[in-house]
Amino acid sequence: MKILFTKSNKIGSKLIQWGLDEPVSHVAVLFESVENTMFHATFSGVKKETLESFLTHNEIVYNLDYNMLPVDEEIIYEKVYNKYNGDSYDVGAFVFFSICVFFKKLFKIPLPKTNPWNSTRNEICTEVAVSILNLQDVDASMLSPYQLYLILKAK
Ligand SMILES: [Ca+2]
Repeated sequence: MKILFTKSNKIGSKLIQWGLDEPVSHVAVLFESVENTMFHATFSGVKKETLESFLTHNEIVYNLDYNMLPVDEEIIYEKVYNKYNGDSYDVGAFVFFSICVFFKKLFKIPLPKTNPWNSTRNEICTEVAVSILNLQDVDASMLSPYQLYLILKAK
């Protein structure tokens, strides 16, 4: 299993990178043992996607490799798929996060630790990745992909 931190040429990705001064705008999980299936939250919802398709519109900047037995990877995939597949994108959480990014960029106001517009039934990309990794102590709806990368890299 790999956690991929990516960027793209789309305006949303560019804005996130610019607003945060960070090199990535998205995080997705690659299940190599499940026919190279990606699983991630996109604006169109939480879904699986082939790696091949994913790479037509995303560029991998960092990847973290979690070595595990194929059977263990399949169990994690089943769990995450059953829990999240078909959920909607967490628009509220994203809008609040974006407003905070805007204020940080313009007025150097630090991002808050929690997101009051977070919906527990909908996900942004970091929420899906954090759920897979069982990080209990972070509000993933207020976490940028790059900040998640730094946390995981330090572990
Ligand atoms: Ca959420």
